[in-house]
Amino acid sequence: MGQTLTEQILADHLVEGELEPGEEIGIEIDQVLAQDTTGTMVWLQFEALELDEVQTELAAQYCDHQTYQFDFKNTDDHRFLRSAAGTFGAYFSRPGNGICHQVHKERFAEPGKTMLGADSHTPTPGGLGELAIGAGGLDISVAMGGGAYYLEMPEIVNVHLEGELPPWSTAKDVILELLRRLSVKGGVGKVFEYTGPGVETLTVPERTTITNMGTELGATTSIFPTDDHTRDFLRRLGREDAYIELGPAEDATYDEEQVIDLSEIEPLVACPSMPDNVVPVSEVAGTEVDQVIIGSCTNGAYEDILPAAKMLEGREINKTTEMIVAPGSKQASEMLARHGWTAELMAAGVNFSEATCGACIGIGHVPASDSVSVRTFNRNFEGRSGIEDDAVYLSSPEVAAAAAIAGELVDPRDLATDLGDLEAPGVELPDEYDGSTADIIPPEDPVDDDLVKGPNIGEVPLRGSLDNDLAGPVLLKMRDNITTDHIIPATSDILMYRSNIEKLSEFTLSRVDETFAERAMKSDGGVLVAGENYGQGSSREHAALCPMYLGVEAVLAQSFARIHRANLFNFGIVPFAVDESAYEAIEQGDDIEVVDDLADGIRSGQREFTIRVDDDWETTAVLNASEREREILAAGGKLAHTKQLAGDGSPAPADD
Ligand code: MIC
Ligand code: SF4
Repeated sequence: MGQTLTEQILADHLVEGELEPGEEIGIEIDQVLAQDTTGTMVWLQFEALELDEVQTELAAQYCDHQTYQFDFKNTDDHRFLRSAAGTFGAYFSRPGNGICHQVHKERFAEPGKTMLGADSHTPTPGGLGELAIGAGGLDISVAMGGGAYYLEMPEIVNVHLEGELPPWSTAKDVILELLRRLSVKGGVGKVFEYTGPGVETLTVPERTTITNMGTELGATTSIFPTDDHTRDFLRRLGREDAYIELGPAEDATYDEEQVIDLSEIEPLVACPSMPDNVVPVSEVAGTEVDQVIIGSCTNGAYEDILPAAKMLEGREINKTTEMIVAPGSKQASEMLARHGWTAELMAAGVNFSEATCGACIGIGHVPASDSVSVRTFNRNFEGRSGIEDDAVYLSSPEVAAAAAIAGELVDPRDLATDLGDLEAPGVELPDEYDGSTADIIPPEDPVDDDLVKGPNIGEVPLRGSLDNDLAGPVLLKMRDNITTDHIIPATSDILMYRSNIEKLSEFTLSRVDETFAERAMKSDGGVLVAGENYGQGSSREHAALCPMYLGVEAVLAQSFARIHRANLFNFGIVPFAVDESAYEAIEQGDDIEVVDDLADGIRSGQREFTIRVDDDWETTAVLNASEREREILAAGGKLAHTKQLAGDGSPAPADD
């Protein structure tokens, strides 16, 4: 039987295990990326592992989240990152050069390669046939040191595309349609592989919008085959040499299938405050809109901004609506300026931001209280825009521009009928992506060759190995779908402490309960309880690192998001699965005790552990873990485990 594209790339990179769903596999990583809020820990951990040189084909360090440098701490992080890239051998993309996924797509993404990135939207280059996976920073450090990356062999979903998108419907609507069908947890443990005749109707930037936002399904990654569009896109980027033809075997079989007839896709929006809260825009038409933002790693490319610019050419935005364009890369900004579109947008009343994540995580352009913001981003988790009780809708650039013109949500097809002279802009690629490379510092020509650590760069905290006793209070009981934005928010006041765990920990779970960090610090250990899909969203390992720092020893949840689950193992926190009845019965404040010998049980492969609650009743908690994950947990985390394994400080090599 022939292989799917995902299986082919995995097989080419396999160093351990078998490609059977649910089995743990180890793969070799060709490329890695880190950004400025995960990268500091990546390099500090690289240093703590006593590694001295990047071993992957390519490593790239971006500065995109804290680009505004509103505090010296952000700038200190950037200095440190530049020095780490120079010292250890990575490309350095300067602050303002753009969002990691957009710049990586432009400069480095290659079909058939594997990539691991310290950011959850790493799967973006899946749109040009790269198998790219988001992970916690420590996994990146190890992979960059030449270690294999381990994951559970995912199930592979065939997303069979038929037909062609009608005018005003976009790639964003395709991924919103999948989110409407499958929900934010529908993709956990799965890779979404796109096939069918509809594929060739989509350009590469459209494909990367889909693969980028596949993350919101909880997916391991998403991938498209390569074809003439891929070759053509690489040619326009000046990198045609990177092209290889890739696709599934004709008789490849999949674990699941979703059929999407592109011709039936209509303009959609995700309503506040979950990316899967999707409806046709016509259902919420008439909702007044105070702010519109076009940008982010999902829809911040040149060819995402161009449709909005064409729609706004010769018009003005509504007087009660503010509109901001935040290009995904400086190359996109530069090209919009060179081709005259910046002036058109400005004349229409649009403000321009530098190329940054910014507003996507509540840094700049925070919406007014009790207002509606329409954004072309990928996440609208409650409070993420920088204000509690926000109302953020996610849409395509076309729907966003239509809202800016009308001052309210409107189906762009209806707006076109009303205005009479509004054409569907379609997708247009530039002949050549010819922006300057001034902001990329290559590893062979570094600026620094020694680490520069300002006062904000802290130490990597470690915990000791697990022992047999685990007992403590339930410090917090939480609902379903708790995001990493709840656990460690990424707003400006907090983001600057990503390299300073002692300080950052003070904000742990503050979105759920402001007293949490103080209570956890005072308590001698304790556990967290949560519903389904705990830790969805970002790859930030700080969402495990800070609870570990505060003494949290276990999380009892109905289910976990993929990257966060891995991060819990990496920092020695036991991720116990409990069933719904146990979840309902356990209360905040209850005393929990693991009756069995914890460390011995973990080491010996025990799956079920008896949990005694309030010295009164008992339930079962399940530890689903591979042998390797058990060793990591028992050692007290991946840093300690990796050092133990190598003896000499370096991670076990990928070709072991
Ligand atoms: C996000 O979109 O949530 C972030 C901010 O890019 C995170 C990374 C981080 O928290 O630093 C992600 O997606 O992993
Ligand atoms: Fe940046 Fe937002 Fe993309 Fe995360 S989702 S990388 S914050 S633009």
